[in-house]
Amino acid sequence: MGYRVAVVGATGNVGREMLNILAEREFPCDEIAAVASPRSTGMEIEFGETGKKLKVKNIEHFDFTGWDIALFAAGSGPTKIYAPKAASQGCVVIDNSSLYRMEPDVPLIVPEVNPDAIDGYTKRNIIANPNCSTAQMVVALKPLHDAAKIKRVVVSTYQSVSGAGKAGMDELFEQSRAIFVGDQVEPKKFTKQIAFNVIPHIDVFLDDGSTKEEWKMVVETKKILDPAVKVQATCVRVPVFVGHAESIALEFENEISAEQAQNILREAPGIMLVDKREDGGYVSPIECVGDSATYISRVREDPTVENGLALWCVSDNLRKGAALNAVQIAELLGRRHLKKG
Ligand code: 11C
Repeated sequence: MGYRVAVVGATGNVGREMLNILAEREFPCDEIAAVASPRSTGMEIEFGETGKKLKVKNIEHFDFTGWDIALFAAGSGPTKIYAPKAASQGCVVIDNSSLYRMEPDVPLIVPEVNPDAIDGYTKRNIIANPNCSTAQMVVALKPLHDAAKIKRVVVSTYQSVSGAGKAGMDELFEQSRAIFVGDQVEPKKFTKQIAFNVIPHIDVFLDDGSTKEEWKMVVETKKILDPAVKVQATCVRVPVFVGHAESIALEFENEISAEQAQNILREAPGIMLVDKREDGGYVSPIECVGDSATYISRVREDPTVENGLALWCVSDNLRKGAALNAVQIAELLGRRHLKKG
Protein backbone atom coordinates (compact mmCIF):
# COMPACT_ATOMS: atom_id res chain seq x y z
CA MET A 1 0.00 0.00 0.00
CA GLY A 2 1.36 3.40 -0.96
CA TYR A 3 0.58 7.08 -0.65
CA ARG A 4 -1.68 9.50 -2.47
CA VAL A 5 0.67 12.33 -3.46
CA ALA A 6 -0.14 15.67 -5.07
CA VAL A 7 2.50 17.86 -6.72
CA VAL A 8 1.32 21.46 -6.69
CA GLY A 9 3.01 23.72 -9.25
CA ALA A 10 3.66 20.61 -11.30
CA THR A 11 4.32 22.43 -14.58
CA GLY A 12 7.21 24.61 -13.30
CA ASN A 13 10.95 23.76 -13.23
CA VAL A 14 10.83 22.37 -9.68
CA GLY A 15 7.41 20.70 -9.97
CA ARG A 16 8.50 18.72 -13.04
CA GLU A 17 11.69 17.70 -11.26
CA MET A 18 9.60 16.57 -8.26
CA LEU A 19 7.64 14.25 -10.56
CA ASN A 20 10.88 12.96 -12.12
CA ILE A 21 12.41 12.24 -8.72
CA LEU A 22 9.28 10.59 -7.27
CA ALA A 23 9.35 8.25 -10.29
CA GLU A 24 13.12 7.73 -10.27
CA ARG A 25 13.24 6.86 -6.54
CA GLU A 26 10.10 4.71 -6.89
CA PHE A 27 8.36 6.61 -4.12
CA PRO A 28 5.45 4.36 -3.13
CA CYS A 29 2.54 6.23 -4.75
CA ASP A 30 -0.90 4.63 -5.06
CA GLU A 31 -2.05 7.75 -6.81
CA ILE A 32 -0.26 10.85 -8.06
CA ALA A 33 -1.87 14.17 -9.01
CA ALA A 34 -0.27 16.98 -10.99
CA VAL A 35 -1.88 20.21 -9.83
CA ALA A 36 -1.28 23.73 -11.15
CA SER A 37 -2.86 27.09 -11.88
CA PRO A 38 -5.99 27.27 -14.07
CA ARG A 39 -3.95 28.24 -17.17
CA SER A 40 -2.29 24.78 -17.18
CA THR A 41 -5.47 22.79 -16.51
CA GLY A 42 -5.88 19.83 -18.84
CA MET A 43 -2.28 19.93 -20.05
CA GLU A 44 -0.51 16.54 -20.03
CA ILE A 45 2.86 16.09 -18.32
CA GLU A 46 5.16 13.10 -17.95
CA PHE A 47 5.46 11.21 -14.68
CA GLY A 48 9.25 10.82 -15.00
CA GLU A 49 10.23 7.99 -17.34
CA THR A 50 7.37 5.73 -16.29
CA GLY A 51 5.59 6.36 -19.60
CA LYS A 52 2.61 7.55 -17.57
CA LYS A 53 1.07 10.89 -18.48
CA LEU A 54 -0.71 13.03 -15.91
CA LYS A 55 -3.51 15.43 -16.79
CA VAL A 56 -2.98 18.67 -14.85
CA LYS A 57 -5.72 19.48 -12.35
CA ASN A 58 -6.84 22.99 -11.41
CA ILE A 59 -5.61 24.03 -7.94
CA GLU A 60 -8.71 26.20 -7.49
CA HIS A 61 -10.96 23.12 -7.44
CA PHE A 62 -8.60 20.54 -5.94
CA ASP A 63 -9.80 18.86 -2.73
CA PHE A 64 -6.87 17.61 -0.62
CA THR A 65 -9.08 15.43 1.59
CA GLY A 66 -7.75 11.86 1.51
CA TRP A 67 -4.41 12.87 -0.02
CA ASP A 68 -1.44 11.99 2.24
CA ILE A 69 1.27 14.38 1.04
CA ALA A 70 1.33 17.52 -1.12
CA LEU A 71 4.66 18.68 -2.50
CA PHE A 72 4.25 22.41 -3.15
CA ALA A 73 6.44 24.20 -5.72
CA ALA A 74 3.95 26.92 -6.48
CA GLY A 75 5.62 30.12 -5.26
CA SER A 76 4.57 32.16 -2.25
CA GLY A 77 1.33 33.68 -3.65
CA PRO A 78 -0.64 30.48 -4.41
CA THR A 79 1.07 28.66 -1.52
CA LYS A 80 -0.30 31.19 0.96
CA ILE A 81 -3.84 30.32 -0.17
CA TYR A 82 -3.65 26.58 -0.85
CA ALA A 83 -1.03 25.19 1.60
CA PRO A 84 -3.10 26.01 4.72
CA LYS A 85 -6.17 24.61 2.93
CA ALA A 86 -4.36 21.33 2.16
CA ALA A 87 -2.96 21.13 5.71
CA SER A 88 -6.39 21.70 7.25
CA GLN A 89 -7.83 18.96 5.01
CA GLY A 90 -5.40 16.49 6.61
CA CYS A 91 -2.74 16.43 3.89
CA VAL A 92 0.88 17.03 4.98
CA VAL A 93 2.38 19.90 2.99
CA ILE A 94 6.07 19.89 2.05
CA ASP A 95 6.59 23.41 0.79
CA ASN A 96 9.42 24.69 -1.39
CA SER A 97 8.55 28.39 -1.05
CA SER A 98 10.12 30.74 1.49
CA LEU A 99 6.74 31.42 3.12
CA TYR A 100 6.89 29.17 6.19
CA ARG A 101 10.63 28.48 6.57
CA MET A 102 11.24 30.76 9.52
CA GLU A 103 7.94 30.08 11.33
CA PRO A 104 8.95 28.60 14.72
CA ASP A 105 6.26 25.90 14.54
CA VAL A 106 7.19 24.74 11.02
CA PRO A 107 10.18 22.39 10.71
CA LEU A 108 12.77 23.37 8.08
CA ILE A 109 14.39 20.11 7.05
CA VAL A 110 17.44 18.81 5.23
CA PRO A 111 17.27 15.07 5.96
CA GLU A 112 21.07 14.60 6.10
CA VAL A 113 21.34 17.41 8.67
CA ASN A 114 18.35 17.72 11.04
CA PRO A 115 16.01 14.74 10.46
CA ASP A 116 14.75 14.75 14.07
CA ALA A 117 13.22 18.20 13.68
CA ILE A 118 10.56 16.68 11.41
CA ASP A 119 8.67 15.43 14.48
CA GLY A 120 7.36 18.98 14.97
CA TYR A 121 5.35 18.92 11.72
CA THR A 122 2.09 18.00 13.49
CA LYS A 123 1.64 21.53 14.84
CA ARG A 124 0.77 22.96 11.40
CA ASN A 125 0.88 19.90 9.10
CA ILE A 126 3.48 21.84 7.10
CA ILE A 127 7.18 21.12 6.56
CA ALA A 128 9.42 23.65 4.83
CA ASN A 129 12.10 22.95 2.25
CA PRO A 130 15.05 25.37 2.39
CA ASN A 131 16.40 27.70 -0.26
CA CYS A 132 18.62 25.89 -2.76
CA SER A 133 21.83 27.69 -1.84
CA THR A 134 21.29 26.86 1.84
CA ALA A 135 20.44 23.20 1.25
CA GLN A 136 23.65 22.24 -0.50
CA MET A 137 25.78 24.28 1.92
CA VAL A 138 24.39 22.71 5.10
CA VAL A 139 24.89 19.20 3.66
CA ALA A 140 28.58 20.10 3.31
CA LEU A 141 28.84 21.82 6.70
CA LYS A 142 27.08 19.26 8.90
CA PRO A 143 29.79 16.54 9.07
CA LEU A 144 32.52 19.17 9.53
CA HIS A 145 30.51 20.92 12.24
CA ASP A 146 30.09 17.61 14.07
CA ALA A 147 33.86 17.02 13.86
CA ALA A 148 35.31 20.41 14.81
CA LYS A 149 32.46 22.89 15.50
CA ILE A 150 32.11 25.66 12.93
CA LYS A 151 32.23 29.20 14.35
CA ARG A 152 31.95 31.25 11.16
CA VAL A 153 31.12 30.74 7.49
CA VAL A 154 31.97 33.16 4.68
CA VAL A 155 30.26 32.05 1.48
CA SER A 156 30.10 33.46 -2.05
CA THR A 157 27.62 31.81 -4.37
CA TYR A 158 27.60 31.36 -8.14
CA GLN A 159 23.90 30.70 -8.78
CA SER A 160 22.44 29.48 -12.05
CA VAL A 161 19.53 31.19 -13.79
CA SER A 162 17.19 28.22 -13.24
CA GLY A 163 16.93 29.45 -9.63
CA ALA A 164 14.87 32.28 -11.13
CA GLY A 165 12.56 29.82 -12.91
CA LYS A 166 11.87 29.25 -16.59
CA ALA A 167 11.83 33.00 -17.24
CA GLY A 168 15.42 33.21 -16.01
CA MET A 169 16.52 30.37 -18.28
CA ASP A 170 14.71 31.90 -21.27
CA GLU A 171 16.39 35.26 -20.60
CA LEU A 172 19.90 33.76 -20.62
CA PHE A 173 19.11 31.87 -23.83
CA GLU A 174 17.53 34.86 -25.58
CA GLN A 175 20.25 37.30 -24.56
CA SER A 176 23.03 34.92 -25.66
CA ARG A 177 21.32 34.47 -29.03
CA ALA A 178 20.71 38.23 -29.40
CA ILE A 179 24.36 39.06 -28.68
CA PHE A 180 25.55 36.53 -31.27
CA VAL A 181 23.30 37.93 -34.00
CA GLY A 182 23.93 41.56 -33.04
CA ASP A 183 20.45 42.32 -31.65
CA GLN A 184 19.71 44.70 -28.80
CA VAL A 185 19.69 43.13 -25.27
CA GLU A 186 16.99 44.23 -22.84
CA PRO A 187 17.10 42.85 -19.27
CA LYS A 188 13.62 41.75 -18.09
CA LYS A 189 13.79 39.12 -15.36
CA PHE A 190 17.24 40.15 -14.16
CA THR A 191 18.28 43.70 -13.32
CA LYS A 192 21.28 43.71 -15.68
CA GLN A 193 22.42 41.72 -18.71
CA ILE A 194 23.03 38.13 -17.53
CA ALA A 195 24.56 36.68 -20.72
CA PHE A 196 28.38 36.96 -20.56
CA ASN A 197 28.07 38.75 -17.20
CA VAL A 198 27.59 38.14 -13.45
CA ILE A 199 25.14 40.00 -11.22
CA PRO A 200 25.77 40.40 -7.44
CA HIS A 201 22.08 40.62 -6.64
CA ILE A 202 19.48 37.87 -6.00
CA ASP A 203 16.06 38.72 -4.54
CA VAL A 204 15.25 42.10 -3.00
CA PHE A 205 17.58 44.43 -1.09
CA LEU A 206 17.24 44.72 2.69
CA ASP A 207 17.93 47.78 4.86
CA ASP A 208 21.43 46.60 5.90
CA GLY A 209 22.63 46.42 2.27
CA SER A 210 22.39 42.63 2.03
CA THR A 211 19.87 40.87 -0.23
CA LYS A 212 17.06 38.57 0.86
CA GLU A 213 18.86 35.59 -0.73
CA GLU A 214 21.89 36.35 1.48
CA TRP A 215 19.65 36.76 4.54
CA LYS A 216 18.04 33.38 3.80
CA MET A 217 21.44 31.70 3.81
CA VAL A 218 22.15 33.19 7.25
CA VAL A 219 18.86 32.49 9.03
CA GLU A 220 18.11 29.13 7.39
CA THR A 221 21.61 27.79 8.19
CA LYS A 222 21.12 28.79 11.81
CA LYS A 223 17.71 27.10 11.98
CA ILE A 224 18.83 23.88 10.28
CA LEU A 225 22.39 23.46 11.54
CA ASP A 226 23.10 25.53 14.66
CA PRO A 227 21.96 29.00 15.79
CA ALA A 228 25.49 29.71 17.06
CA VAL A 229 27.09 29.52 13.60
CA LYS A 230 27.81 32.96 12.09
CA VAL A 231 27.26 33.29 8.35
CA GLN A 232 28.35 36.03 5.94
CA ALA A 233 26.98 35.48 2.42
CA THR A 234 27.36 37.17 -0.97
CA CYS A 235 24.95 35.74 -3.55
CA VAL A 236 25.73 36.15 -7.24
CA ARG A 237 23.80 35.18 -10.38
CA VAL A 238 25.99 33.68 -13.12
CA PRO A 239 25.23 32.77 -16.75
CA VAL A 240 24.84 29.03 -16.10
CA PHE A 241 21.53 27.26 -16.80
CA VAL A 242 21.49 24.68 -13.97
CA GLY A 243 23.75 24.05 -10.96
CA HIS A 244 24.71 26.37 -8.12
CA ALA A 245 28.34 26.63 -6.97
CA GLU A 246 29.66 28.03 -3.70
CA SER A 247 33.05 29.11 -2.45
CA ILE A 248 32.95 28.47 1.30
CA ALA A 249 35.49 29.64 3.92
CA LEU A 250 35.11 28.12 7.39
CA GLU A 251 36.51 28.98 10.79
CA PHE A 252 36.34 26.20 13.40
CA GLU A 253 36.45 26.10 17.19
CA ASN A 254 38.77 23.09 17.10
CA GLU A 255 41.69 22.04 14.93
CA ILE A 256 40.88 20.22 11.70
CA SER A 257 43.27 19.56 8.81
CA ALA A 258 42.34 19.50 5.13
CA GLU A 259 43.10 15.78 5.08
CA GLN A 260 40.82 15.09 8.06
CA ALA A 261 38.05 17.13 6.40
CA GLN A 262 38.46 15.20 3.15
CA ASN A 263 38.21 11.89 5.00
CA ILE A 264 35.08 13.04 6.84
CA LEU A 265 33.43 14.37 3.67
CA ARG A 266 34.24 11.18 1.75
CA GLU A 267 32.03 9.21 4.17
CA ALA A 268 29.30 11.81 4.70
CA PRO A 269 25.72 11.21 3.47
CA GLY A 270 24.68 13.07 0.32
CA ILE A 271 28.26 14.13 -0.51
CA MET A 272 30.66 13.11 -3.27
CA LEU A 273 34.22 14.28 -2.71
CA VAL A 274 36.09 14.95 -5.97
CA ASP A 275 39.30 16.61 -4.93
CA LYS A 276 42.31 15.63 -7.03
CA ARG A 277 44.35 18.84 -6.82
CA GLU A 278 45.14 18.69 -10.54
CA ASP A 279 43.74 20.17 -13.77
CA GLY A 280 40.06 19.25 -13.92
CA GLY A 281 40.20 17.39 -10.58
CA TYR A 282 37.15 19.24 -9.25
CA VAL A 283 33.45 19.44 -10.17
CA SER A 284 31.85 22.33 -12.05
CA PRO A 285 28.10 23.05 -12.21
CA ILE A 286 27.52 21.55 -15.65
CA GLU A 287 28.79 18.16 -14.44
CA CYS A 288 26.33 17.91 -11.56
CA VAL A 289 23.15 18.48 -13.61
CA GLY A 290 20.64 15.66 -13.09
CA ASP A 291 22.67 14.29 -10.20
CA SER A 292 21.58 13.87 -6.58
CA ALA A 293 24.89 14.44 -4.80
CA THR A 294 26.38 17.60 -3.40
CA TYR A 295 29.93 17.66 -4.77
CA ILE A 296 32.85 18.98 -2.74
CA SER A 297 36.22 19.88 -4.24
CA ARG A 298 39.24 22.12 -3.49
CA VAL A 299 39.36 21.36 0.26
CA ARG A 300 42.35 23.22 1.66
CA GLU A 301 43.59 24.87 4.81
CA ASP A 302 43.08 28.62 5.19
CA PRO A 303 46.17 29.97 6.99
CA THR A 304 44.67 33.47 7.38
CA VAL A 305 42.52 32.38 10.36
CA GLU A 306 42.95 29.93 13.23
CA ASN A 307 41.48 26.52 12.35
CA GLY A 308 40.41 27.66 8.88
CA LEU A 309 39.39 25.63 5.85
CA ALA A 310 38.21 26.60 2.39
CA LEU A 311 36.24 24.46 -0.07
CA TRP A 312 34.16 24.46 -3.26
CA CYS A 313 30.63 23.04 -3.25
CA VAL A 314 28.44 22.32 -6.30
CA SER A 315 24.97 20.81 -6.66
CA ASP A 316 21.98 20.69 -9.01
CA ASN A 317 19.81 23.46 -7.54
CA LEU A 318 16.60 21.96 -8.96
CA ARG A 319 17.36 18.62 -7.26
CA LYS A 320 19.14 18.79 -3.86
CA GLY A 321 18.29 22.48 -3.73
CA ALA A 322 14.57 21.86 -4.23
CA ALA A 323 12.82 18.76 -5.63
CA LEU A 324 15.13 16.03 -4.32
CA ASN A 325 15.22 17.48 -0.82
CA ALA A 326 11.40 17.69 -0.83
CA VAL A 327 11.10 14.02 -1.88
CA GLN A 328 13.68 13.02 0.75
CA ILE A 329 11.53 14.81 3.34
CA ALA A 330 8.52 12.82 2.09
CA GLU A 331 10.52 9.60 2.47
CA LEU A 332 11.57 10.59 5.99
CA LEU A 333 7.97 11.44 6.86
CA GLY A 334 6.88 8.04 5.56
CA ARG A 335 9.54 6.18 7.57
CA ARG A 336 8.85 8.05 10.82
CA HIS A 337 5.23 9.11 10.84
CA LEU A 338 3.04 8.08 7.92
CA LYS A 339 3.81 4.36 7.82
CA LYS A 340 1.86 2.36 5.23
CA GLY A 341 1.34 -1.30 4.63
C1 11C B 1 17.60 31.57 -6.76
N1 11C B 1 17.75 30.48 -4.60
O1 11C B 1 18.57 30.93 -7.15
C2 11C B 1 16.87 31.18 -5.49
C3 11C B 1 15.64 30.37 -5.87
O2 11C B 1 13.69 30.94 -1.56
O3 11C B 1 13.29 29.11 -2.60
C4 11C B 1 14.87 29.80 -4.72
C5 11C B 1 14.27 30.86 -3.84
C6 11C B 1 13.71 30.27 -2.59
O4 11C B 1 17.15 32.55 -7.34
